[in-house]
Amino acid sequence: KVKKPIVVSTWDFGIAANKAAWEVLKKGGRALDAVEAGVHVPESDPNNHTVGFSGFPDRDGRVTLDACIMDEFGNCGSVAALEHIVHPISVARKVMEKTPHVMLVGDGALQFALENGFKKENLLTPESEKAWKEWLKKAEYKPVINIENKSYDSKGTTAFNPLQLPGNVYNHDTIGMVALDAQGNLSGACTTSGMAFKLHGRVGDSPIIGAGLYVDNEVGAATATGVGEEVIRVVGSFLVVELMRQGYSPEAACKEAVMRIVKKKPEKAKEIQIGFLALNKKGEHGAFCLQQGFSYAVTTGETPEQEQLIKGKH
Ligand code: SD4
Repeated sequence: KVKKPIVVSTWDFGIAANKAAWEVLKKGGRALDAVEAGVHVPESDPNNHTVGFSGFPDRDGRVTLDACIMDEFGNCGSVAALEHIVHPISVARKVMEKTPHVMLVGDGALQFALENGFKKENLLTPESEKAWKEWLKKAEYKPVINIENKSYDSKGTTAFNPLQLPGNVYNHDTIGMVALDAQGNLSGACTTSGMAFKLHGRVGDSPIIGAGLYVDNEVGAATATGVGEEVIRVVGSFLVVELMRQGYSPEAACKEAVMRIVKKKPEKAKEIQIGFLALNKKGEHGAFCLQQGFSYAVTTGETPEQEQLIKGKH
């Protein structure tokens, strides 16, 4: 029996995002609308310093956002290195629905957003600016494993003060969300401010269709979190979906994708976190991560699984 509707998303803060997605799914709404509404939650959360508004800036002090979205028909849209817009996922959706293109970047993405009624805002909050200035003192670039979940309490509520972190700690964090709606259709969304204090112009896996997110309505959907460069190298989310097509369970597919990264870069793999999360057409979900500490949130209409935070195996 197909378990639907169902929505899954990365990290503890996925719980709050799933709630918003569930409001759409429980009324029989489309998975695409659900994932867009869901990821809006961390995008506008002033206490979340790694997605959308109040995201940590790049090393020049600019907040640049990456996001993509994909629906059950294989339509997709993406923005990368977008500045000044609180909800990049909705700009990505507009790119998908209103243009003949898949991806817009930088100034072009901003121009398109403004032409489509999005408001230009300052995304750099005083808190994020202070953390950046603190970082500048040493200016070392070294992502810390699982910094995402150190920012949240067990309920997924934001409880993070970047200024309590030592000056050379980097925060990276992405919400990837995939959902199966009551009609049995899949969609997904992925949005992030990317690696904190990255080089200006750096784009991660999150807005790259196939890397940070992939949806194939015949098979399933997958999303990635962690160090994007390594995910891009193996076209991670596409790989997970193709493995599910070959009969792998969601968890086994995620594990195989992680192992590809380990095989390619064994030394690097010791120092970084990568997590994949997958959902198949039957509503089965699973995840696998390189290091302990990755979690994902599941919301379904069925008890006892109504709302659950699952530790990713590693
Ligand atoms: C990136 N994959 O920009 C993102 C960061 C991330 O958990 O997911 N952090 O590389």
